[in-house]
Amino acid sequence: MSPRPLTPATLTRRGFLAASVLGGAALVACSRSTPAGAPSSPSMSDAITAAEAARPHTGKTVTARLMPGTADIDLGGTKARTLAYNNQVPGPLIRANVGDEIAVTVDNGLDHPTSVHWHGIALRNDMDGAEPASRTIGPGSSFKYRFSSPYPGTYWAHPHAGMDTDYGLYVPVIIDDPAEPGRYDAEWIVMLDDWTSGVGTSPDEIYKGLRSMSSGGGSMPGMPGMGQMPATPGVGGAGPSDLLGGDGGDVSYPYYLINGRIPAAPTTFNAKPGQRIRIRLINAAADTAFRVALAGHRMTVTHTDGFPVMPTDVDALLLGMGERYDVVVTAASGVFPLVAAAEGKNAVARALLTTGAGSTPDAAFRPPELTGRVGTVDTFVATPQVQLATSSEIDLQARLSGTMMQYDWMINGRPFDHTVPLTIRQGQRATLTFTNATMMWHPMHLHGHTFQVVKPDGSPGPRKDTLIVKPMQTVTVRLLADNPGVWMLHCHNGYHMEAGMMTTLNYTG
Ligand SMILES: [Cu+2]
Repeated sequence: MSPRPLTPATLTRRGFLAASVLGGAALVACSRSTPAGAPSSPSMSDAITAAEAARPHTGKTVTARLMPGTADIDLGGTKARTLAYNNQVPGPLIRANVGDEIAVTVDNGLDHPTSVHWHGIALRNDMDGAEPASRTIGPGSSFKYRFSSPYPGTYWAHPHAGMDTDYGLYVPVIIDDPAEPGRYDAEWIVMLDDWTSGVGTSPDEIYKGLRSMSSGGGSMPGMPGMGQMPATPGVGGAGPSDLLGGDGGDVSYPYYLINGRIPAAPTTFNAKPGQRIRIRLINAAADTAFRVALAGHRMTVTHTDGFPVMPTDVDALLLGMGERYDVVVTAASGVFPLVAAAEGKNAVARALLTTGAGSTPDAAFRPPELTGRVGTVDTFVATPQVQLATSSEIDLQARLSGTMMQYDWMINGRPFDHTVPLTIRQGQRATLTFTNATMMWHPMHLHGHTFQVVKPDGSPGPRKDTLIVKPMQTVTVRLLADNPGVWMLHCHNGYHMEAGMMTTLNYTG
């Protein structure tokens, strides 16, 4: 191990890992056993190579370098020692065209293994940045990810190891289609986050607190937040959300950020009145769904998780962790807060759109649009060009279980270290049904594919790779098995995932 100076975050993490070994807690460790059908076989490797050859290629290469490490970040007058890419939160934008080779060198300056997962991109499986398909990068080591994206869209990247994303390791990734006409004049990339690292209880300590709630500490059986006095600050304390059908989350955070800034010191996006602005919203939080609205404006939603939908006007939008929405607004004249209300948590993140003179409302201001027409997954329909066939050859099931008290989140009755993978064959059309048997909502994310949501009446919904599944809700999605490999299927609540709410979808030939 290098003599790198220890930070509070790394100390905490080390202490936590050591304590968990001593305590024998059933954690999802970094070195995971390889589920059956991992892409170690020559035939799987050939299939991955063939799938890459079939993707569009421009012959151009876009290079970037990501340096995850300890960083002192200014959140807007509040400083946080945390983990970040290239000393900034969010990390630097990575942007390429469809078919470009994207070559990203990652120099791991952390004191533990890391990876970079390219969330939402239908890339080659061995570059996905998640075990077991692609190995983690050891401390002090480098790795170059090389891949291309067959589809344009708004994506992002983050580690697929431990709680690192919650420490501030995330970057936006935009894939452009040169053939797409730019029906907008300006573009604003907006990354939402819940923040505690360096200013409150560390993510690893919060996770430890959540896991230990079941083992005493004066807590009692019942609903989270009711009659429970968790010892760890930040754990519990989230109230109900109508949109989410239950508690908003498991954790109350000291701050909620837009593009790395607290509400009292927001970033400002400057534009001209009348300009059409494409806003790319990305929820990088660990445990927070946001309801987003731009004061004084309606938003026309154009894309869900990178894929086009029939343009639909809303006043506000709900984004779970890992979800992205693209909207277009026509800028009015003045100063307008873009507000992301943390569902069930009585707090906001915000940024400002400035197109002219005007006063800035105070940091807690909630625009009336937040309680207007709120777009959710049920509101949108994919454009005909990107709809998937309605026929199906195989039905896959993902039953979500677990309780807040036990903090034992699972898929199909098993935590990840005992999971039985779902299996599919190359070329198959499938349905995947999520059955949520818990009292919490879960943003379910599938790697390497963008499925199509089936609405309750059977009609087509939007294309998505991350889907909010509400308490006791059943939702079916369709997918086409066109990207061979071993793909993670998991809850994008960072704490639920760490507790084991993850399985894999394995191609078997
Ligand atoms: Cu979950």
